[in-house]
Amino acid sequence: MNTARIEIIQGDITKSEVDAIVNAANTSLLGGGGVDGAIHMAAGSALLAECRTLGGCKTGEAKITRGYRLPAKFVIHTPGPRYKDGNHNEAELLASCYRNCLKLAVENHCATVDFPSISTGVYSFPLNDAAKIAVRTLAEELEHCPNIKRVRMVCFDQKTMKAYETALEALKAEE
Ligand code: AR6
Repeated sequence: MNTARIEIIQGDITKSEVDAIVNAANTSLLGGGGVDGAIHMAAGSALLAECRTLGGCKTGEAKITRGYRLPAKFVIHTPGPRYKDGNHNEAELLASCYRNCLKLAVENHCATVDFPSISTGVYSFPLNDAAKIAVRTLAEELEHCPNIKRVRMVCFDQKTMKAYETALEALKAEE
């Protein structure tokens, strides 16, 4: 477990000056609402053009593109699970999003990575559970990613930030 390189901030991920930002996408990778819409809007139509070449992406997996007009060099697109009742592998699929995004970040020599709160908007994953899964998975994976200097959860609103702060504090208390 390694929580020291995880930070929680409130903000707009389209403004992040980092090596890679993560997009909470859908399996088409062709854009949508929420953070996905904001990222496509800020990056410009060249992002959609590259996404069209990727052939979509399965839930829990991830694909990488350039960042185009964004300050971030890369965008890592991952479709999170749609929350049904908790009995459809939602937790494992969500953890797998965080793991696969970090893996792509490492493969592409990214040292700084910013994540949004995957699946807790349109996809209705219960916020506190999603926050626990996110920070635990990141902390476990960072053990094996010495070249990643910093991972931030960029929370759009106060309630989301509180949930991630609480989850991270609980994890630090375990260490
Ligand atoms: N920066 C950071 N976080 C943001 C931003 C932003 N600019 N905009 C919204 N959020 P959602 P999901 C937060 O719904 O639940 C799309 O249509 C938002 O407040 O964007 O994974 C896709 O195409 C929330 O906390 O993603 C898919 O169809 C978090 O980002 C579907 O929605 C995630 O909310 C994916 O749903």
